Amino acid sequence: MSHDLDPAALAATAAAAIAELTGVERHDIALTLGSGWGRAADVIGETVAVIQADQVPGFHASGVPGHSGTLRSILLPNGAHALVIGARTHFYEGRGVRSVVHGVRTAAAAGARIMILTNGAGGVDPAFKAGEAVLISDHLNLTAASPIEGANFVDLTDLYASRLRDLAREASPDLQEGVYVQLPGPHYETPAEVRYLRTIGGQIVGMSTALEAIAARQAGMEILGLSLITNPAAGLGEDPLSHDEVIAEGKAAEPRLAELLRSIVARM
Ligand code: 8IG
Repeated sequence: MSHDLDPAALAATAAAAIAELTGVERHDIALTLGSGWGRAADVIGETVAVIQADQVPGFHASGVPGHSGTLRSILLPNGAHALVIGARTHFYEGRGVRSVVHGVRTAAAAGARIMILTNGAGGVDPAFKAGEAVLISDHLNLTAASPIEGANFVDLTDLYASRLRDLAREASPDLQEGVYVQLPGPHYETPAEVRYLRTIGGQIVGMSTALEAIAARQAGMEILGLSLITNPAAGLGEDPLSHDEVIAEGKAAEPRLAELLRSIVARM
């Protein structure tokens, strides 16, 4: 069984399966499209192949409504190949951190040097309104977990590459940026926890991305992180939080986010 392989070997096996199933030997950049970001796959280039995630070793069909469960190979206008990972495994699914970062490691094994991580998230900083895209400048990993195994002391300075953030601001000059907090979930925060997150410097809160960014850095990739604010974090808005609200905000923002990602990727 491929799942008995170590993480690097499993990622290499998955990358070989992707090359075989897509007919694309090497991918140059990879994107994980979270809530609200899925439409980008339709506009950044020409789709060459779509494969079901569960055909690729180590991937699982998505358990979360609003997440696609496919891998897609896209030919960009500049001739580069993009791999869209529509099958994110979240920490709260309980499959372990190896599963959470398998997509990122597979993208690296497939050749990708740039990892674009997107998500839907709550706004902790009241300056960030629902429906806005925010660049991730840095993160607080509050999962109490790491994707790194053994005594590998990986540097996380400039984790969300300033080079790529500059590129993103060229595409969209008024993009704001903020510090992303990853919590384990799947429950949302209490209002007291949101006040705590603000106190320690968090501006955006979600349940993905930080662990993936760490694994991407370990793999030597450059990382760009983008959040769609789908809701004010608990206690900051009028209403209780709901996944339906998240999906609805994501749907409304999709065309705008797709165009944003298209114009960012076109500069890479
Ligand atoms: I979308 O407010 C989305 N994901 N933890 N808190 C956390 N995750 C989220 C939130 C939120 N909104």
